[in-house]
Amino acid sequence: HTGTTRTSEVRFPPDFGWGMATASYQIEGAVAEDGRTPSIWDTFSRIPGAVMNGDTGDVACEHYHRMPDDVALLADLGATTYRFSVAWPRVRPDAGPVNAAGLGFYDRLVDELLGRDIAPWLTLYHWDLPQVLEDAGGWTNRDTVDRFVEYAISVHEALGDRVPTWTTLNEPWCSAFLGYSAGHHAPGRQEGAAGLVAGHHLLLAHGLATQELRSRGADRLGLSLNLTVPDPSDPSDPVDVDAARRIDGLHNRFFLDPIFRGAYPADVLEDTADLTWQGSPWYDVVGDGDLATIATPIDVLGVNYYHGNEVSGHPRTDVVGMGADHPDRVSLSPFVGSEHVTFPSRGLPVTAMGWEIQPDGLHRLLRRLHDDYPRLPIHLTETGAAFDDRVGADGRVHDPDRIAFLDSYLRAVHRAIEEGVDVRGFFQWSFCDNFEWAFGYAKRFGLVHVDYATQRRTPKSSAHWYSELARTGVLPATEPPGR
Ligand code: PNW
Repeated sequence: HTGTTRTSEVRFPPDFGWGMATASYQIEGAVAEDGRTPSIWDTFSRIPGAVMNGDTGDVACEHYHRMPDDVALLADLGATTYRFSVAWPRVRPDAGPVNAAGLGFYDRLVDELLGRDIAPWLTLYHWDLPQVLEDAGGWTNRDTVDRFVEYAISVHEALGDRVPTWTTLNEPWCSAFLGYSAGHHAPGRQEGAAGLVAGHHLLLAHGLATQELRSRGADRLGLSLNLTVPDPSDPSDPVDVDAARRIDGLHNRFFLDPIFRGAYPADVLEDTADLTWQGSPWYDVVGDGDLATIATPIDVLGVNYYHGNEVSGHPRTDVVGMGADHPDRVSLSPFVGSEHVTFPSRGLPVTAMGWEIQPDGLHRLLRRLHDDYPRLPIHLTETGAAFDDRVGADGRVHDPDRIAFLDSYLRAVHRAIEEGVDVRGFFQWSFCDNFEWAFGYAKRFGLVHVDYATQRRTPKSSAHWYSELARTGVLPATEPPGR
């Protein structure tokens, strides 16, 4: 164990959900089978320099063909719940009529999970927008909202009887701002205010789909937001404090406030007032009644958290990765209207993504949600870490850094629970190594190692550790090294 402090044993509530998460484009492969047509990630990954090493999701983990074995492995590892996403271009190729063959895959997956007592947790949109919709403007086109709702209904008609939890979107911040402002994710557009417009349409799609699925009997609905914890470099410097407020506004409150308070934050509207879309203020895309739709009540908030950041309003060179930086492509700032903001290093240890390891940020985030927003059940729908994992001479993968990471983040969750925050479960990102978006196969987040040449799966030592945790609900006491 690589922790540096002595910790005591902690026990999670007996009904706490222990899960692992994946997403369709990142693991399935089989991109042209059974009627699937291209998504924006199939297109984007073919742009030279867009994805590290020219990687694509064409084959990925071949999960589409190995699904029953993968579910058996999930069960062996003790998962009590599994978070996966459905590929829109399989279910409605080219956003057209329902494709029974594509839907059939998810039908079998759900049955396979239920047969092994693993509760399915379904995400409708984890970034694989049908390319034909992008050709018509993608998430900047309001018509995409209605197409999403049609798609959501068709998935619910097929699986609504067996899937207890439905989340509409995964991380709309990434879809909107990395996709349409920074250009670091598909569709790779670098159009400033387009991120705000896309963000609004994503939220509207969430609200409308929530209403539709609710009226069809879905009883646990929500979405997953990736939230951050911005700390001003110098809390006594108004420039740094303002920078931290801006990042909190664009990253957190731009999504939380419409959903839970029915309004965009006034300061964000002020910061972005000069940004135009098709010749008008961007805010003109917000129609009458949109905010009420977005504020449709949900039952569970999915929180994805990897790290917070120190934030400065001054030019700095000692910066850490916010995720949106790899050597092959120039990515713009996703923080439209606040492009001057920098993210200085605090000197904390980092993962292979360059992301700071900061468990106390997770504790503070959970407390903040509890204090500032309606207290609905929270589920950690992602946390995890990439490290440079290798199969050793003994055929095993030793990843003590990942165990220490998960131990520390889970202690932060446990502390929040003890303080009264209603956290119901945890999904480790990710079940297996997979296509890590702009980083391709270069970054490994899995509990299970994947050898892409042979598709061999090798549970890492963290997988065995996690499976013991899922069985007992107890994080054992740890000692610093050398004792
Ligand atoms: C999330 N950033 O992605 C996603 O939900 C997962 O699909 C992904 O594999 C995981 O986190 C690890 O990255 C993100 O650039 C990708 O800030 C990039 C960023 C944030 C989240």
